[in-house]
Amino acid sequence: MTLKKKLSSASRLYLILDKDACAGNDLKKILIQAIAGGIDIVQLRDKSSSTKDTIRLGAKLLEVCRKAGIPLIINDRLDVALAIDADGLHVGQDDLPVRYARKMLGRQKIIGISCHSIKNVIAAQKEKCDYLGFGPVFKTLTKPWAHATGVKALRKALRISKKPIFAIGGITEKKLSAFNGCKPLRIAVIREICLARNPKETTKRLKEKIKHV
Ligand code: TZP
Ligand code: MG
Repeated sequence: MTLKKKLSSASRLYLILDKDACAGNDLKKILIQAIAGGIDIVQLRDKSSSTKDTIRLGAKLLEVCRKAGIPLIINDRLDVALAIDADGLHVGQDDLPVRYARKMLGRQKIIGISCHSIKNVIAAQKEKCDYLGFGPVFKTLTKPWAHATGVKALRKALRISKKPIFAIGGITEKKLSAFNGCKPLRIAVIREICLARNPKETTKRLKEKIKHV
């Protein structure tokens, strides 16, 4: 199965390895544990390192992901994604527009876009992106300034989107029950796995619980 097909059908749990939010924890170690726990897709989000260091880190993580058959997406940095031949790029509303990203990356790569409103979700349907991130659904310390969309807006987004949507923002194991009726539920997390005492077990439990929401 191609990585793109896998993304649209089976991917439910998305780990974002955020260099700054990980508080000095080793991203490669977290990744290896998350893979052992059954993570479906991974993103490197590095907003503070030099380009050279992000490339070095990305290449190291990509090697692990390739062996496991898991896609590695790069946040924001088209140059880094191209340099290491990552599996895709994730852009925000004010980043490189999807049409330019697609032009540079070609048809095979995965492109995701962050959406914060129903208006964003509607607009993303016409773009050549493969998935949407929607949120922050809950208030989160990772983006303390961002307004929370709430679960009701997520339900609406899921109803109108033909593309897979990953809910994001403040999602924890305990909060999963709030997603009742959000089908199919896909989630993306940073802190819940990156700061977990045991990233493997947390990943495993999240994966199992998502199925029963
Ligand atoms: N986009 C919307 S919320 C968010 C991003 C990148 C941060 C999610 O982090 P966490 O720690 O899972 O709340
Ligand atoms: Mg961005």
